[in-house]
Amino acid sequence: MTVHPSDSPADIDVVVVGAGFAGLYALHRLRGMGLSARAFEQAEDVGGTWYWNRYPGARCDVESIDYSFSFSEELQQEWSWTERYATQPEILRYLNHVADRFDLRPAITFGTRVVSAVYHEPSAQWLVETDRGHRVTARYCIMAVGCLSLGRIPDFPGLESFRGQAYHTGTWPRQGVDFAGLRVGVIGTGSSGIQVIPQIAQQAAHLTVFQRTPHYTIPAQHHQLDPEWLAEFKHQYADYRARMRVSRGGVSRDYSERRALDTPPEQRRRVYQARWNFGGAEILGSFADLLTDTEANQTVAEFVAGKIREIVRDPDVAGRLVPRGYPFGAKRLCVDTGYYDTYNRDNVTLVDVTATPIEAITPAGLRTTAAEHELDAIVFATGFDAMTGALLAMDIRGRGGLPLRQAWEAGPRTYLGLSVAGFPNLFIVTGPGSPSVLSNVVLSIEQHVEWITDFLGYLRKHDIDWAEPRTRAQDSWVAHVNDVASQTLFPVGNSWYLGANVPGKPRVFMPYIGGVGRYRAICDQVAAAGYTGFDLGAAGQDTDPELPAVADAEAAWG
Ligand code: N01
Repeated sequence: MTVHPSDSPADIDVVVVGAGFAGLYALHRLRGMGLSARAFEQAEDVGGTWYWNRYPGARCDVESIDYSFSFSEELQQEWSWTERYATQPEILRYLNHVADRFDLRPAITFGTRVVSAVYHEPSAQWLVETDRGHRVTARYCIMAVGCLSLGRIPDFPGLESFRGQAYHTGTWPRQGVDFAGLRVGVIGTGSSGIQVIPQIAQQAAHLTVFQRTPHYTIPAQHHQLDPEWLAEFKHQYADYRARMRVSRGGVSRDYSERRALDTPPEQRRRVYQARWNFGGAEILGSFADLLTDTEANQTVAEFVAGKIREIVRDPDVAGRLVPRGYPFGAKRLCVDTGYYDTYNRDNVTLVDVTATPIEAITPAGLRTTAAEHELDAIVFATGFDAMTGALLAMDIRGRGGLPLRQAWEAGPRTYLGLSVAGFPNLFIVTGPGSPSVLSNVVLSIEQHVEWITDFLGYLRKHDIDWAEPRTRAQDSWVAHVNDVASQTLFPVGNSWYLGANVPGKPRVFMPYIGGVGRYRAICDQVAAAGYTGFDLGAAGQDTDPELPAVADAEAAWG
């Protein structure tokens, strides 16, 4: 265990881990408050998830005018998105622009991974160490590591023996990959697989898709943005953002209050058709009961199954692509460009690896229980150790040396999704227990960064050295998160929202599904009441007994 250097003043005020959307905005805010901050970033440049996920076809499934910073009116006026759903290169250009425009690069140490963060109680400081030998003490740690940043390749027997090229979508080579003339296999049909498959199909000699669970996907109905339309739209950008902040998902999506089951079948179908034509995840807002009532859910599931059967010419292939066994939307709804059409190509084969599981990766390709597949390249679109993976990859230790891995042994527990009992002065941006992945994450990042930095301002103003959520407040918040989730169909899907994709990971529904607007109101109420639910204290001292009661915090969501 690391020995803390001394009780001398911290080297800096704040260490930020990560330089994606969250880390960049945190640095900007901290500097504006006159705090000294340093970010450590594993990649060689800014971008976070958009730095790493460079696979062909990568683009955001939230519209570009929504999926961008709102904190600076000048920034949102001067930047012009060119497409309805931005591509990965365009988003990366945007983040580079943000880093340069706000002069953030000097505060970032690139190519450097934080390996540990250890809290030192007597000084109320964190000691942060990196794989390149940095040892930095800071009053606060802001974990801006992203929800989907630790990729995972399943532990297939024979993985190392493969003689061809192997890639994971989440760590795609910067120089790109030329699949021309190759026999390629893609394992995985989540959002990444669904985006990369149509692209590789156009290049490869042959593409074999190994699908375990068919995912629901809706065509993006993607298009270029008309510059004149965009210029006009920007006049009301501030109002538009204000509406997003109080919405359910942090996007401008229109959620109907009508129930599917109260709507005549023909009218229901017209609603689904209109939203299908509009494109993207909009279809989820067709009716209010789609994600709470199994029967209502089946109506949209059947509509989409009908579409798959219309598009895919081979009825047997279409049948294998139709999702079953989980509600529509309970696994992340994918948004695609030409996905189902891809299966009409002569050079594409779909293999159902639920019926015939993958037995091993072999030197020449891959073996299922039914056949050998010779492959020149394998693309693992097999997802991430979501929401907790990147945090637990670091050795984070709180009071009494308690490892976060131990505190979260039975699944993540947080207060408001941004702080953890036993870990004073540590903040997580879009952590488990916050809307995070079930929202427009850029908007949620802004809300968290603003809330956290306001809190740091409050602590400084009141000369408070440390802040830590009370266990009871945390327990109460976790119960609320679970309670809200249990009123929906989400926990039924065997999804990464639950950690179900990682063998041995505790099954806990991680995001907060109560809505972005409601969540923001709760956080604001907690702050306005003097940060209820937190213990606050001076270095080397226990908590102040005069603090507001936890019950005051519970009132915010009770
Ligand atoms: O990962 P996933 P992803 N054998 O976990 C399969 C965001 N994102 O990278 O469903 C065979 O969704 C697995 O099968 P199953 C977005 O939030 C956004 O695609 O577990 N197959 C599944 O098909 C998204 O939800 C964008 O049965 C195996 C796939 O691999 C999240 O990232 C783009 C397997 C993994 O799907 C993650 O998406 C991309 C095995 N042993 C990503 N293990 C956009 O904004 C796993 N699989 C558009």
